[in-house]
Amino acid sequence: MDQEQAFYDRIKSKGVSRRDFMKFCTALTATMGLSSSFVPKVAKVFAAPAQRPTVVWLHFAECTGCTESTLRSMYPWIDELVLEVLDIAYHETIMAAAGHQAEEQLMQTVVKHEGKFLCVIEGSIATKFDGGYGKVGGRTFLEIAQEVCPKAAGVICIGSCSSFGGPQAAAPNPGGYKGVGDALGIQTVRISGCPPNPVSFVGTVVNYLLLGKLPELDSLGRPLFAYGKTIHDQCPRRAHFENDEFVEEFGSEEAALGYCLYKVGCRGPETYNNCPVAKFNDGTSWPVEAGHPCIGCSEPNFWDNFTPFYEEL
Ligand code: FSX
Ligand code: SF4
Ligand code: F3S
Repeated sequence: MDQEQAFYDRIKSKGVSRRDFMKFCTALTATMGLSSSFVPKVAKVFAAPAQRPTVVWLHFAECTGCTESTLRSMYPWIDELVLEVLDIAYHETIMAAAGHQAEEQLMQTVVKHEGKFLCVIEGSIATKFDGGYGKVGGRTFLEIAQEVCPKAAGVICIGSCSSFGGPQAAAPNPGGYKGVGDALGIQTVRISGCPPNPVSFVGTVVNYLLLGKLPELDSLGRPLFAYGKTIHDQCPRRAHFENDEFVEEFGSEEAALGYCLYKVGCRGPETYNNCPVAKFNDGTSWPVEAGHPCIGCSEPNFWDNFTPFYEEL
């Protein structure tokens, strides 16, 4: 049976129709900023992958919300797609190996696929006290990252923690937490957000597989297709902002009318992300649609720069 047909049979057995899958590919292609003529090519990346890059997925200081949002909630089957196109050799949340066996697997993968594997990282790295604030298997995050990252073909930081430090790096930051790029002095792709939208990660990987390169980045290392515009510029409440129609109190009549959340602390004007378009949970909603101000979770140092969250800046 040909590879593509076998793929469609496999997803069908999991309750996913070809139509659902094509709908996903159409949405993903649009999110990536590609024309609709790319939809069949994007579908092929999943259905008949020419290559399955080996991935080492590391977890440092974080809440695992990034893995949860990527592998679980958006489409119940997105994990299948991610696992179809990526050969994930090490991932603490989903792998069967444990303890020393897992650590051995990590080192063997890094040596065997040196210069070819992709390293995906969640979580920030403690840099003070020789990295003593965070360890896995007796080794510091810093040691592990210093050993693994230089051997990777590319480092993709998923989430604001690995990208910019995240909540762990908030003042007073006794452990000296930093994002991976800053802790190691290296260039990384930054899929920021706490958590980021899964399509931003999947789109980055598909871009790599389809076009043979990582997507174009902004000056902070974020893929432009997902972080090229502010929340404010894509927000469906924008007309209310322009008309001076603001929510001043949660639970008020203005809140029920869906007025602009700027005066209750919305950081949409300063925040670059695709939430209004990509939304979360299979396109169900996103913070502002649900009546909550954007807290700027995809921006560097959002915790220090944007608190107190519910006050106008
Ligand atoms: Fe950070 Fe991700 Fe926020 Fe959590 O792994 S970006 S704390 S959603 O989980 O790193
Ligand atoms: Fe801008 Fe926020 Fe108002 Fe939307 S709710 S228009 S993002 S300030
Ligand atoms: Fe984060 Fe704002 Fe989107 S808080 S999830 S960037 S709406």
